[in-house]
Amino acid sequence: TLLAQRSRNPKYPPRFPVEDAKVSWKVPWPEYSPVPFVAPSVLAAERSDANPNGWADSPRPNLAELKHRLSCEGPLFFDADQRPVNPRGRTGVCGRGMLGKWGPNRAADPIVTRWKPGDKRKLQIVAIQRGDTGVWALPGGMVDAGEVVSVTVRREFAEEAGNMASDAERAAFNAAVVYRGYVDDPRNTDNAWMETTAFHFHCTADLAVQLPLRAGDDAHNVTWLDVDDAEPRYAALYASHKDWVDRVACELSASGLAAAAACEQAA
Ligand code: RP5
Ligand code: MG
Ligand code: MG
Repeated sequence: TLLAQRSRNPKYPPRFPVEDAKVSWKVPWPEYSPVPFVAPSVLAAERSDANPNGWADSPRPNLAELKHRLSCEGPLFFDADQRPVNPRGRTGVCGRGMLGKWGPNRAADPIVTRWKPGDKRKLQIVAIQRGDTGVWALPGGMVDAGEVVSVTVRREFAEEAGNMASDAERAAFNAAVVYRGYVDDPRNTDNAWMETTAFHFHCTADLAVQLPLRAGDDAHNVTWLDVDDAEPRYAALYASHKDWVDRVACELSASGLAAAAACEQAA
């Protein structure tokens, strides 16, 4: 499934085909020849998180930069060209693709839940429709340079999905970390990949009413979405977002999941 996600980015040139058995770097494969790709927008440094100098050009990044680039997945490994190597294996593309940074690209994801009005066993999450792929997703975003992830998650929620006016409103949103690590994002390459911290915020019925949803920034639509495998937008949630929400739903004993399977994985 990792590979299925990675190979489905329409903005990439065709990836060098990698069958499941050859994803792991441990499998020797001398013929492997990933397609080099860097999006023009990244080269033009249109993204605020772009780093056109790249990893190889800054052998001695300062301490703040180093911390930002540490992977949640363990020590980083480098290829013969001194580029960081994707800890989950081959993707069929090398270079930064559409990602601004070599190695881990840090994000934060808010999982905002409420019990569905009128159905107390069914969970809902705030989901946005991504502007880039049209796929429904958590309203997450990139960590800005020097930003603390707990701030990012509130900022991105406010920018993409919410209408929270004040810092006080954002602060009142109490969060718990439910996942930290690699994201199976379709933009990932052999040398650049997404990592995130996912936070869970549960809204009481009162708070949910006071939380007016509004699509903003790179989101086309926003909605309270049923956490239900029978809901196609939920079943096809972006990247690995469904894995983390399923886990939250299991912990809250919500109905609507292919429950046994999801809860077993969570255990
Ligand atoms: C995903 O991309 C993360 O889980 C997060 O939801 C998102 C961040 O990237 P942008 O929304 O800023 O494109 O990998
Ligand atoms: Mg954003
Ligand atoms: Mg986003």
